[in-house]
Amino acid sequence: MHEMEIAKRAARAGGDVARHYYNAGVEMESKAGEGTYNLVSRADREAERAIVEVIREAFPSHKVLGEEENEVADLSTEHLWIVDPIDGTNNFAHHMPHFAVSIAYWHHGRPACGVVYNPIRDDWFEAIRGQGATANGEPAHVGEQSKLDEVFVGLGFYYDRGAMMEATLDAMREFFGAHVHGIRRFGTASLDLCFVGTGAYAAYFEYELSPWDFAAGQLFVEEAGGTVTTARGEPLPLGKSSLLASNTKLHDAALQIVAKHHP
Ligand code: LIP
Repeated sequence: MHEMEIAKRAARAGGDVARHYYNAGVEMESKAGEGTYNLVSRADREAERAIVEVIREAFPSHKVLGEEENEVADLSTEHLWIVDPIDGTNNFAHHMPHFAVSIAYWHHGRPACGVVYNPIRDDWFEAIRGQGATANGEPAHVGEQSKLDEVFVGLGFYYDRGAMMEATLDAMREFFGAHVHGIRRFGTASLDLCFVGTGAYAAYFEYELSPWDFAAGQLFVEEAGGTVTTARGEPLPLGKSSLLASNTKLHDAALQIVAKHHP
């Protein structure tokens, strides 16, 4: 699939920029209006420009929705690329090698292919609708566990430090009450979704994510045999949303907890 090849070429171009600034260091700024926790830097902007340049050279007429330059209005347009140049920006800012370039190509509002690439670990997570998912070239499948006391659950906190944070903590407490093996919060939604697809997690949730956080990871989970809905169990909308991803077998059990505490 040509779009997949372009997605990987663009991911590598963006990853090269992100890796350069990760190694060289870069001054971080706080994004306007989101407190002091939502960071951004020239690395994000330059990585996104490198990605968009590859996409535009191959598909000049396609629309691009990027985290740093998101001017696209109609997310159901025929050809849409959804880009997060550095997902896990705070990890990047604190020199933690756990962040990713996330690029998805959507056709008429449906994910068609996607790639999540950690440029420090050189980890590649790829999915094409109807053709499965791969992790570093190997087929990826969700785990088979059917009980919460057999699994890890991943989660994330939005930049809010109020009701949404409290709701996430309440849900986390209830998962511990269900005797999960552990809770994991690694700070990069796209990689968290890939961990569901590879079976490391049985479920992962957040109460607010942007399309660029989940556009590629959602397809990876679904092509690996998993299920992705909002944290209320509805189909994901084409915009900001809560999210629950799972190995399918545990979706209802996880949904009971995350829906109950949904802010
Ligand atoms: C981040 C997500 C993470 C979430 C953070 C933030 P960013 O995306 O990957 O899962 O918990 O609040 O949304 O801002 O680093 O691209």
